[in-house]
Amino acid sequence: MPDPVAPSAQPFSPASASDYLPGPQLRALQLSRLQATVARAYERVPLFRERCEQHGVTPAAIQGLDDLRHLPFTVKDDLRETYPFGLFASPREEIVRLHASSGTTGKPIVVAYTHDDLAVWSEVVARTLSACGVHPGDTVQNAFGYGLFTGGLGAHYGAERLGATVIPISGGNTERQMMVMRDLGVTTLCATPSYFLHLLERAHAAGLDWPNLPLRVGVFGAEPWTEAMRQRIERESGIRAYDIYGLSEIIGPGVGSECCAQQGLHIFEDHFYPEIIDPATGEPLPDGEEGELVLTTLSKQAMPMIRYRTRDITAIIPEPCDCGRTLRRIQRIGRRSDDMFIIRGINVFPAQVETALLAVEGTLPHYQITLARQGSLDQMEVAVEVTESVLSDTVGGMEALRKRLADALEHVIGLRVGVRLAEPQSLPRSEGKAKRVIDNREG
Ligand code: DLL
Repeated sequence: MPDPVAPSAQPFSPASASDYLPGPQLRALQLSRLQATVARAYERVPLFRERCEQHGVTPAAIQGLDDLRHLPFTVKDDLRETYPFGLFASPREEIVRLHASSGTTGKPIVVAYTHDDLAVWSEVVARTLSACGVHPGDTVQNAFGYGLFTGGLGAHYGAERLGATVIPISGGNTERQMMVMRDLGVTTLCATPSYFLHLLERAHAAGLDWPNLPLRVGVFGAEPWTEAMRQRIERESGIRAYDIYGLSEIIGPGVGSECCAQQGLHIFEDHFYPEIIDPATGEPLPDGEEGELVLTTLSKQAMPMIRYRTRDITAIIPEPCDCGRTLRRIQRIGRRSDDMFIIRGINVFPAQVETALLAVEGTLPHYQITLARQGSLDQMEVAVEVTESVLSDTVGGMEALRKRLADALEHVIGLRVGVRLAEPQSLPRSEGKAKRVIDNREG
């Protein structure tokens, strides 16, 4: 029987979705889709075929899911070097959407979708929202950016597929966001966690009657954030804050999502197959061990991705989830293999800084790390906003807080770094992904 990868026009039903397939059925589905994807890429994508030839493998090597490990990796530079259309596996007339991601350096990458790819995308984002407790009839304020970024349109079509009402407000224009929240009965907000914090702060300052708003669910992703940050958000806003994951190269949002248990993110494994590898050797690691997430698309037509190295660091959680979904989970992504910076020989991740800062009373969840070089010595300064009551404290009180923060950072990083207490609202805010590290070192 043909496998109808693209979901039908039936009404969305979370219960009938593939979230609860028994293990053997899910594995069989994954294998048949994997074989079809590898064959498609081999036939249609010259770069993939060449790599396979160099590795001495053909699609016939894929007899089981474990055989995936024999295939070559795909990396971001492959997309850059074949820019713009080199990895497409569908004729141009079948491609109905392009998105692009600029990245921080160099050439952008372009990603493509057929009609069926868009249908799958809507379906996996509808499943994401459903896992976060959003239902038909909910009103979703979508503050992910619309445009080449996949967040806005991805969340938009998923919310419509679910049967929710979408308000396509995009990111920014915080005054208008507040008006919409107040007047349109918004129950669900989609945004980066950093933009949500900005919105919350502005709403408090503007005297918005926050506790009486019907807002119930926050669907947050597109940037790393810590469990400490979630607790702050939930405590200060009274909503439930869920973590959702995705990347343009694979589809956009809709790759993985937390559920009501908030204990890791389920990967929509019937469409995206996860592996964890040792980033240094490329060898697969067993479940439970932390390493780099590698994803293979199982149904993408326009741009299949085989063993794409995400650079996101996580682990597969082997235990079943309390929610009953059979989809495996990954731990929240606290860091990327390339967001680490080295200061005086010590490896530091922004997430470590965030966790240390937020554990100290009197801080606000806004911070920025600046790296500089004085002579031959690297310097690191962490600026963190603090509450008004801290700022009205005595000089001794402020100095004591500064010392507590420096101690907390030294404890996690192993290095004494500079701490600057900043006034509320003084650090830059972003409408999309927050920029946490400014590196002014040269060379
Ligand atoms: O950020 C897609 C997306 C939109 C995901 C909206 C979730 C919500 P890109 O711009 O291609 O796509 O960036 C992908 O962002 O490799 C991670 O490093 C990071 N990222 C995305 N979600 C999370 C998350 C979108 N929940 C890159 N936690 C990924 C940590 C995340 N990092």
